[in-house]
Amino acid sequence: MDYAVTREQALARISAAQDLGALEALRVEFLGKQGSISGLLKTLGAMSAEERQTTGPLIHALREGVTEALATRKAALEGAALDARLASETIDLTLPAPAAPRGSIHPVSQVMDELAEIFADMGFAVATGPEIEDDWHNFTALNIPESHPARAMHDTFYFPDKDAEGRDILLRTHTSPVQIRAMLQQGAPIRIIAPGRVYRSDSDATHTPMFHQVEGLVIDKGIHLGHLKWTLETFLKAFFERDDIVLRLRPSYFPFTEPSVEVDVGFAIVGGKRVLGGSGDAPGHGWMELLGSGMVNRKVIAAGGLDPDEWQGFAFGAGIDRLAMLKYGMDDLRAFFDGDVRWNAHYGFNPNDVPTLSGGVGTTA
Ligand code: 2NL
Repeated sequence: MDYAVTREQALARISAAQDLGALEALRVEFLGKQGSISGLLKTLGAMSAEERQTTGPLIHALREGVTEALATRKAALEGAALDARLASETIDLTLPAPAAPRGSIHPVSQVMDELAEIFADMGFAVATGPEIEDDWHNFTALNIPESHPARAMHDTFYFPDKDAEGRDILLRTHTSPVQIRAMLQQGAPIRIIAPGRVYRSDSDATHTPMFHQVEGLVIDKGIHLGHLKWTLETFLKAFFERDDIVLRLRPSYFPFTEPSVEVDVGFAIVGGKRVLGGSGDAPGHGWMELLGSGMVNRKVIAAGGLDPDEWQGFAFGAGIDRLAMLKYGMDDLRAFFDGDVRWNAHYGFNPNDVPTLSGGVGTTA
């Protein structure tokens, strides 16, 4: 038998194998249990010692040559398969990046974030509560009498049913009930702001049936009007980013505060527009009403489960939509809630413009 010829034939077939399956079939044909070369190895046992000495190395060499050729061809086929895959799976990193996500932060959300940031610096937490309230938390606890006009059907949205305690259910008309709940749940001392949606049956050019309000409440020992004035002055200076904001406190009346104080801010007329800052008494200046506030009525402190001889406090309320319009120069309240994407794109804020005291609470739109 001419092992050299057998070897040449085997190597030729191996190098001609076109895929890994064909190569495996050849391995089985030559080296498998029933393979031709395995068969040759078995013949060694029946040979004489001399014959085995000449033939043995030839058969072993044949097996080694075929084994090596199989491995070489296998590596070549696998390399080619990998090259083909890499060629088909390339990513063109020179393509332009996909369009950045569109959308913007609504001015109301932006102002709410600014309020949270400014008041956090003064130690206030943000409190929230249900928009569907009962008339006790919304009116009674706030010393608003049964006969008060705000309770009338034509001013407040009532639900047709009563709750389990027989109370009228309504859409909250201010965020004060959030603060009543805070007093009842966490006790004193308290420093919170309560921003959120409120509802009144009112709709014209300057009123929408849903709008946004922020209220603030401080309850502690020995709180007086001085604390109220300092807090509102510090807030307004930070919010409008002007040191020349001047406040004017006017006596007023709210059932939930006693005494009650209306807060005006001085403005100047610059280029036909009102610009906050400076005394409203100066020539060409005026006063703009911005906040309602006062010392929390003893009856309201008691309704919050606290002893009014031990705890005092101040509270304030302002319209967020109006604060946003004043700061960012919008003149039509109704456009706030139309959902017109052109308005949102124009007046909305970049989501990366997160208000911070260090970076500025009033980055540009
Ligand atoms: C306004 C007036 C105000 C309050 C809200 C308040 C809340 C509690 C107790 C006492 Cl729990 N007062 N809130 C006080 C004074 C005025 O809002 O003009 N809002 C737009």
